[in-house]
Amino acid sequence: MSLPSAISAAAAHTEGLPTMLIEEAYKEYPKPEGIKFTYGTAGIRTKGDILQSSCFRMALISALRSKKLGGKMVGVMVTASHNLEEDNGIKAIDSRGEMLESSWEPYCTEAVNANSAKELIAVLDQLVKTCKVDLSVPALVIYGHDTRPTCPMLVKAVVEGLATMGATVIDAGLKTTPQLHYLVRAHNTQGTPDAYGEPTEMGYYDKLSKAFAKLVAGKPPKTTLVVDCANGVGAYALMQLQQHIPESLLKVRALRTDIKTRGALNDGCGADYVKTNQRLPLGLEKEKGIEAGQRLCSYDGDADRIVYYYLRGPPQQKESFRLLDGDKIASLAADHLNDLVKRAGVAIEVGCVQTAYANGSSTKYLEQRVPVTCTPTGVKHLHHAAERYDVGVYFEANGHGTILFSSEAQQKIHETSPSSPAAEDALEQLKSLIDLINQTVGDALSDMLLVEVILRTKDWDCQEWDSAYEDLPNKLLKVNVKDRFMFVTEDAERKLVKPEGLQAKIDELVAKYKDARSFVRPSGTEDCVRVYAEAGVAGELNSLANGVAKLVADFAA
Ligand code: 16G
Ligand code: MG
Repeated sequence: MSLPSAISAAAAHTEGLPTMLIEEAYKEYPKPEGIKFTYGTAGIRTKGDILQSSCFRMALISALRSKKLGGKMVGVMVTASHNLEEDNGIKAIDSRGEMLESSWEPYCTEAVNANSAKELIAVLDQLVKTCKVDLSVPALVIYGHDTRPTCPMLVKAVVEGLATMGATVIDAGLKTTPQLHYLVRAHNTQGTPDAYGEPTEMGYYDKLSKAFAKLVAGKPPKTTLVVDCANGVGAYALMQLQQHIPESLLKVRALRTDIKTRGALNDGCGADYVKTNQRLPLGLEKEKGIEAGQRLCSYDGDADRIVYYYLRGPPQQKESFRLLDGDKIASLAADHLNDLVKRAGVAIEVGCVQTAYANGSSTKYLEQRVPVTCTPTGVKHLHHAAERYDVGVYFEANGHGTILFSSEAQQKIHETSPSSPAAEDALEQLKSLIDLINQTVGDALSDMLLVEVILRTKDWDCQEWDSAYEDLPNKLLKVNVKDRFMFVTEDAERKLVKPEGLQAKIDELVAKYKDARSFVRPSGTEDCVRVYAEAGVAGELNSLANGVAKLVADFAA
């Protein structure tokens, strides 16, 4: 293309963007000075009171994303998940209900860091050109939020951004993150052979509860499940779910349901607190009815993660606590699905995806049963790797995960004629599991029902589930460094390539311990480097973890 025509082509695109409206609206949303935002693994996340400009700009990009996808619905979720209440965040949801296509992430980062309306328009224009966005296509965007006090103000910025782009909008209101993912997928598949469910919140509860009722028919609950809702949106969603599932099928006691008290969200409770500290939510040991054998679980602040746990002895004793984390859920689910697939006689393969944080014992357990892949941290990596299996079970140790059934696998499950009553039963269970599992993203409510179904089918309590394998003692440490970006990894984050020489030192240290493993990676959500260590001998763990942390600190100095 000759230069003048290239310039006029660019001008034509810029004309297509509502530049005057963007300039006008921009005045209310200048970027706070001295801050660099990054669109990372979980969108943008920082203090809630400085996020308005990012929310406005993410809304502009979402409208473009919808146009790019032929006017299909996309989503915007305002949440900071397990972070404390003063934080907030925003993430974009693609039209199949998955995370935003990663090639768009750098545009998000550039747009939210633009220092003037002109710069912002230039970024958007570049995006329109490079990604060939047809601006004449109408945009459709749904938005939702969690319970944080900064949400109304941030949602307002989203709404203004969408209005600036002339997008059609749907206000989903208070939702869990996985509910918003569900709504996007359900809306876009409505009336097609892939129809995912009715695209309403009620449709979501209806789909889950019907599948659950089928799967636990004739197997009434033997115990009450105590749920720590992290004082977040999960409390609201669980209450709604309970309206759809009678107590004769599921006995739940919801705790930490206070979504009104300031500062309560994720404070001393929730999946992240329980997993990181390997203990009960703060003060739970004093609650009536919390005793040995009790089945417990915790959601995180936007209810896309869940971990289970139980007590082997008195609640006041630290040693009584036993964690059943994402790895244990993955093992339970992969094992069960593998059995069902074999019994059903369907020619499909179950596989499992983990990250380097998966406990070595869980990997060993799983590898004896199904193929296992390791990916870098972050849901999008696991999700994509899981898509390569017929039935892909993926879980991060922190409790985020789900199970994906490929279209071919679903078709085979629906078309296979059973060769025996046992095969027929297995096929029926698989069909209902496809409906029970939220395949768009990890979902605390759906995963909770899945665990309940499997435990009930096997007639297991937590202790029987726990006995599959014994976790290797493990520890996670944070090291604050000047520049975390000097740490570069490869091999699914299991090895450092930079700074040079550090990996060799770590290997040398690890070799001194029995059945030990350790790796170092820069965090994607906080300004620090994380050290993970695992040792065969519990007494040696601290020395290994601290030793690796010291090496990191020395190299970063
Ligand atoms: C984000 C990721 C989560 C990951 C965590 C790691 C999503 C939706 N969430 O919360 O999967 O485990 O980051 O945090 O992808 P880190 O990089 O700070 O260790
Ligand atoms: Mg979360």
